[in-house]
Amino acid sequence: MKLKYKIMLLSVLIVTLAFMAYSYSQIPFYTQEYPAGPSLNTGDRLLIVAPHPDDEVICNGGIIGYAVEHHIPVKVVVVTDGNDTKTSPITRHGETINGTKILGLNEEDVIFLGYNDGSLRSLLNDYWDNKNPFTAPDGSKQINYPYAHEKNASYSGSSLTNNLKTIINEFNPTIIVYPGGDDEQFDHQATSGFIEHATTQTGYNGSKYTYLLHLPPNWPSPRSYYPEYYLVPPKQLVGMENGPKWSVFNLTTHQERLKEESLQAYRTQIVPSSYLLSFLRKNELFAEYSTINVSRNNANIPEQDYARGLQVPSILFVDAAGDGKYHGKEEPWDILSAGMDINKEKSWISLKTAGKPVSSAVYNVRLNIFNPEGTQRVKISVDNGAARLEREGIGTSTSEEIPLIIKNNTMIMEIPSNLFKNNPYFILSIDATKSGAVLDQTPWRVVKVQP
Ligand SMILES: [Ca+2]
Repeated sequence: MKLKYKIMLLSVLIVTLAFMAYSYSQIPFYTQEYPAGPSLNTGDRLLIVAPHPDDEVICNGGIIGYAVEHHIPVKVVVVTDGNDTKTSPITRHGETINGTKILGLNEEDVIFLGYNDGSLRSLLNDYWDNKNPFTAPDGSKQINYPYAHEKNASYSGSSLTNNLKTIINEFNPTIIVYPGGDDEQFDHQATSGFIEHATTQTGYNGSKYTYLLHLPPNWPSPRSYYPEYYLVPPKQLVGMENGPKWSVFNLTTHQERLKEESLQAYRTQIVPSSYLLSFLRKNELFAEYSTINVSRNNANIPEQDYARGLQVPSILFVDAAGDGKYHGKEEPWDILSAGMDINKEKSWISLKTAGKPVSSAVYNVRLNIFNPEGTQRVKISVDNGAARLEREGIGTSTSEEIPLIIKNNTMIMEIPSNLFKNNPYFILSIDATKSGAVLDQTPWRVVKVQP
């Protein structure tokens, strides 16, 4: 061989090797950075909660397959009818039955609640009361889905919560897997809130793991079919104060294959270019959001220090920066953290945003407080420089103006401490809206007031 050819061959070899090394370095390998979980053992009972008919397989097909293989009882709850105007709920029901059958489930293992697709955030925040139900685009105010768990249930937050509580009570799961509150799809974020509500209200003491599906534009990376890759957590949701704790559920080749076959049964949803194929990876990804404790140990801070803006409440949890509707861009209304201090008579709840409060935006702090006498739903709103506290009861509600202190980018609202008498658990979420559209929102978090 002539020297010229030898050099050419060597060059080709070097370029090829360099390319292979580069490609290899780009593959998101599982680096054992995250623990394995959830662990499923004999005696466990797994409840999977899916907002739409396909979420059960996209994010959980592997763990369902594992549970079936190991004779661990599984139930799937599908919350909405999947009526996305393109596909009929009947078709989507059939896809879920066929898809979960491939994973080894029987028809009776899948429970359909039949709420209106796209309505769950409204049910959770605005249509809680059975007597004031949500009106679906077709004019109906109650479930008319033929496969519904509770036929004719009203389109209300309390109906949905009661359905979940009944199912949890009857099936008695040891592990509930449900959408993470950081998911940017509204039905997913609301389903997360409903599960936090139902499990906190009933004192459920099993484990809870969440899954993430919608976090555009850069996650999952890459957003396409790469079954030889691992699914890794989004960078912006790693290492946050009181943030999600990630775990990795590795799949066997058999479980990977079964999940892919099952996903193909959702013919109306899984088109060849779909980013949903990004979830066919070597693992599934789950996160736990721990209960946040708030102590009353700030009683020695003078109350006027808050009123004068000298004292800012301690951080409850941090929200991702650059998330929400205009993902990736820096926006003043981007919620960065929530804070709270409980004093003897007065308490303070705070909300830190990326910029100064925007007068065209409305900021809402929503609290569902679980007292021994019942559940108190509270909304604190900041609108155009004024704060109001609304308490919602069945058929009644009260509204009063409350003190608002603005210190740099933090809004501090003064609320009465008697909301937290008897040291209750409560769930809390904060959102920023503009003309009714959600700009950013935090997950629903579970908080326990310590004595
Ligand atoms: Ca945010």
